[in-house]
Parts: sequence; structure tokens; C-alpha cells
Amino acid sequence: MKQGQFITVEGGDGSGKSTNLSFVKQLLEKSNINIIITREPGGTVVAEKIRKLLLDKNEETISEQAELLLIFAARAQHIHHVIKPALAQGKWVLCDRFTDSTYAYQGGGRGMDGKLIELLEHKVQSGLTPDLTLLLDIPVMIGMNRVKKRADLDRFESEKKLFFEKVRSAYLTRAENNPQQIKVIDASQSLKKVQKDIVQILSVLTDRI
Ligand code: Z5A
Repeated sequence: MKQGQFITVEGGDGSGKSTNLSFVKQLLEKSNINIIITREPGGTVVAEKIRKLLLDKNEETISEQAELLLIFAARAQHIHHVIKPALAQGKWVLCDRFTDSTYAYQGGGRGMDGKLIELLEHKVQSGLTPDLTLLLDIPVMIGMNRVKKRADLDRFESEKKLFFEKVRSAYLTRAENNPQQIKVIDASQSLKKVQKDIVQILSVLTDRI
């Protein structure tokens, strides 16, 4: 049975998820919370292999359906081996991306059927959803400029601006429809201001324990 809290960090490319994950962990550890950091796609040996398949530029193109199924295959492994056992032990789980990414990238970006995503979510997660999601929202061009400095762009990072506009818009629609779970943070602010907002949101959660 679930006991710990499940927190996810979401956002478009260059929104600062990686930068802020360890900040969130440190913050929660100050409140004596036992927390693990993990990520999607990935988090287990098999799921990390699937991640590599998804992110690498392969000779053979990956169809949209194969991409969606691979993401949920990785998620099934991750939930079974990492997320559920940790929550059952009373640990908090801090995850870099989860199913909101699927609604944003595959649903919004690729235009895949939201009903199919919902069906897979239902089957694979059996009701497991994040208690809190920090959505780092950033205008596409600002995010892209931050990421552009990287040497090699992966399969997703190589998509065009329109794809990321659709991703952002799908994220914001999800946040509008799930205001209790998804808290939107303006990630174009300075890091100091972003982290101030994070502290404020998390203080509500830690006050409840
Ligand atoms: N994907 C999917 O399609 N469907 C799914 O269901 C799931 C995932 C789960 C891998 O994700 C890909 O998988 C992802 C979607 C797809 N594709 N993309 N693209 P990932 O999380 O591993 O990859 P990512 O989105 O590229 O994240 P990242 O590499 O970790 O970047 P980030 O977390 O968004 O940003 P960052 O590395 O923390 O920051 C980028 C730079 O900006 C860095 O130099 C920072 O120092 C700087 N930065 C950060 N914050 C600030 C502020 N506030 N001001 C100025 N500069 C800043």
C-alpha cells in the first residue's frame, strides 16, 4: 500500500528539470524526509535500455505507436521495481518526468490519441498518479536556446519548434485541468526566483506531514 509521497518534475526542453531536482531533494531532506530520485524513461536496468532506444537516433525510424508502447513498457518496469516498493516503504519518490510527459510529447507533440494514452495509463499504473507535479513552464525559444549549447541533440531534442509549442500547450492544458496536482512555475525567471517558488509550493506539502 502506498505510504510515501510521489512527486514529479515536468517541463519542456531546457526548462531546468535536472537543475532543480537535486535542489528539491536537498530541501525535502532538510525536513528529514527519506527520498529517492529517479527518472523516466528509465530508473531500472531494463527501462534504461528502453530509454537508450528511445533517445538514440536509430537507423530504423521508431513509429509513433512503438514509441508510446516503449514508454509504457519502461514505465511498467519502473513502477514495479522502483516506485511502488519505495512508496510502500514510506519513502518519497522524486521523479524526473512521468505520464504528464506522455500526454505532452506523444499526445500534444505527436498528436496521438489521448484516449489510447489514458487506456495505457489505466492498465499500467492501476491508479498510481503523482501527489504533486512541479511543471517548469518556459517559452519554447528560451528553452531551446538553453539546450542548443549541448554538443549532441537526442531524437526528441532534434524536433522542430512547432512540436515543442504543442508540447507546451498540452502541458498547460493538463495543468488547467488538474490544478490540485500540477503547479505551474515560470521557469524563464532567474534560478533564484524559480527555486523560491519551489520552496513555497513544497512548504504546503511538508506542512501536511
Ligand atoms: N519523453 C517522452 O516523449 N514521453 C514520456 O512519457 C517521457 C519522456 C517520460 C528525455 O527526457 C526525453 O524523453 C524528453 C521527452 C521524452 N525529451 N526531450 N527533449 P529528459 O528529461 O532526459 O531530457 P530533457 O527534457 O532534454 O531534460 P534535460 O536534458 O534534463 O534538460 P532540463 O532538465 O530541461 O534542463 P537543465 O539541464 O536543468 O537545464 C538546461 C540548461 O539551462 C542548463 O545549462 C542550466 O544550467 C540552464 N538553466 C536551468 N535553469 C535556468 C534558469 N532559471 N535560468 C537560466 N538558466 C537556467
